[in-house]
Amino acid sequence: MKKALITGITGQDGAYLANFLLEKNYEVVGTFRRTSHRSLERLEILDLMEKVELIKMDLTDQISINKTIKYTQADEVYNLGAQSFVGASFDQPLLTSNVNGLGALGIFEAVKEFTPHSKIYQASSSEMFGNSNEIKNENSRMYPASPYGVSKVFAHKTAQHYREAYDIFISCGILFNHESPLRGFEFVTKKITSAIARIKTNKQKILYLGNIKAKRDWGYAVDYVQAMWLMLQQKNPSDYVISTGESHSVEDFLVEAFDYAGLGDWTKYVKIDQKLIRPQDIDNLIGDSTKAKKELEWKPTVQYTDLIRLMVDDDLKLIEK
Ligand code: NDP
Ligand code: GDR
Repeated sequence: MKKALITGITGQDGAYLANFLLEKNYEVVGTFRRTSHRSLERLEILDLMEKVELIKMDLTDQISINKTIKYTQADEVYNLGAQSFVGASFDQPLLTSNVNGLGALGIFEAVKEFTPHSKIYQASSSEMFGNSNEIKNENSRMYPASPYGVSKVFAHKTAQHYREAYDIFISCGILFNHESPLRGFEFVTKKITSAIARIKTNKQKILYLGNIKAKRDWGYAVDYVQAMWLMLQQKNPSDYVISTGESHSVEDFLVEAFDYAGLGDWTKYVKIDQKLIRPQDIDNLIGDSTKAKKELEWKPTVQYTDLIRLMVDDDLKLIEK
């Protein structure tokens, strides 16, 4: 039985990845942070609480990282833990760098010291690319437009360095936006679909948004965690772009989602709040996942319209409950 360690198991991807690995008969250990409130909701929704082992660890605490890596002796380490909200990274740049940048370095260093046989997956991001008109692949220029993006570039480059200098198996998944019913409520897709459910049931009147002209390449999180696992099953470590190859604006998303929910014209419900406009934003992100298709035989199964529908349906069901 293979053993996997997932940092950030309580997040969207962590919960889906744990579920995926359990189905593959892995022993799954996950890390969580001590909080004054419960943060295990996603594990409960997927009915995983009795099936995974949970360890307290914080990516800003090297002692807890060392202990976790040494104790777990994992075959595969998935470093998903992060301050993952780009918007918040402008307000908390130091925290974001500590968790996403130095935290990743801490994981790589602990593996080098204690379990050099472990294969590592590093959660890199399309946010590393920043603004430019090209369709992005593994060799595209990195010119991040947020403290979050900068922190992910640091982790990505450090991963490549540890791979080359110490021969550690580290693969980086450069994942484009991926969404699901388990997506955090502050991210724009979930913010829209959860607001739709509240508007339909008269619990909310107005939805405040920021830059609705921004375009993103949105995929389905369940497809994307499979790609993470596939990267660690290859003979050699590498970097892979994971994306759908299509981008749509937030405005397009509004049209589609409000229409599908039967609310009609979205402009009746949406207002722009200047406070939600970021100091810098990325206009458009589209990924080219040809390498993943070829080497991992990976492809997305859920496209944009179906993704919106499944998220709207789930939020409507949730609010009825
Ligand atoms: P989430 O925000 O849903 O989950 C992040 C996880 O990291 C949570 O479990 C969170 O714990 C944990 N975490 C936060 N701070 C710390 C810390 N200081 N120490 C340890 N753990 C911490 O993110 P996603 O699941 O969406 O994303 C997973 C990874 O993939 C992240 O690294 C993200 O940056 C990256 N990524 C995500 C993309 C996406 O579109 N979803 C695209 C590209 C990359 P808690 O529950 O306590 O907050
Ligand atoms: P992103 O996702 O920043 O791409 O990062 P998010 O959903 O937060 O924003 C997407 C785009 O929508 C615009 N936008 C708004 N965003 C939010 N959150 N709230 C709003 O009200 C709003 N109005 C407009 C944003 O400005 C942006 O242009 C996600 C995260 O999961 C990262 O961790 C990951 O690395 C990248 O995707 C790839």
